[in-house]
Amino acid sequence: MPIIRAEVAIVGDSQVGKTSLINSFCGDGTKQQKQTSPTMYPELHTKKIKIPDTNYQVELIIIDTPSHRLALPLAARTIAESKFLLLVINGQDKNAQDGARQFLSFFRDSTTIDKPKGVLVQNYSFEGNEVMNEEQLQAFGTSMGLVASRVSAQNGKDIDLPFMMIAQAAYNLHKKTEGK
Ligand SMILES: Nc1nc2c(ncn2[C@@H]2O[C@H](COP(=O)(O)OP(=O)(O)OP(=O)(O)O)[C@@H](O)[C@H]2O)c(=O)[nH]1
Ligand SMILES: [Mg+2]
Repeated sequence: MPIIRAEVAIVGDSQVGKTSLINSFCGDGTKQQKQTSPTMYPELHTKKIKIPDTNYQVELIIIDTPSHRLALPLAARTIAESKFLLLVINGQDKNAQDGARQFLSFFRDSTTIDKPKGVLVQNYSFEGNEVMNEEQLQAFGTSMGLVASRVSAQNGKDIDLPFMMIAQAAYNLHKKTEGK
């Protein structure tokens, strides 16, 4: 079975749930929330995903990044080779758009990719008090060149979806560039 490797950086403001999402996705499948502490150093996680209706697997190399200002230079170097982006926001934070724009710039500067491919992930969804409705979220994602998806790390809802979207994008890119 052919394996495509894809590096994806997960970035966003502090405490939006980046580490929680990775724990839920890469964990033992129970979707049980573990206690998290603020991420101090970049951490790598890997997980293989089968692409439906093909014999391909994508191995995602997921880089969890610290959001603390002092750790950003190290984070920037660690994600420099990443091709894909998961940009996480807290759907209940009215300042989430500002944070998202800052971290999109951070990814672009770190990778020198002008138009990054990736997913805007609204965490803290399905818990009430969402600042943007579905339409506004999609429009905001589109304004940054990203597709948007809603997840809740708290209850494990839909957390696989953004990772599946990245795996599919990596497969599509591979097929497009194959043989070139
Ligand atoms: N209610 C709720 N709490 C969440 C959700 N996701 C994460 N949390 C909680 O928010 C806190 C921060 O989560 P982390 O996953 O550590 O956030 P982070 O983005 O990795 O934070 P930094 O590493 O400091 O940048 C933890 O106490 C989580 O349990 C969610 O969807 N809903
Ligand atoms: Mg973290």
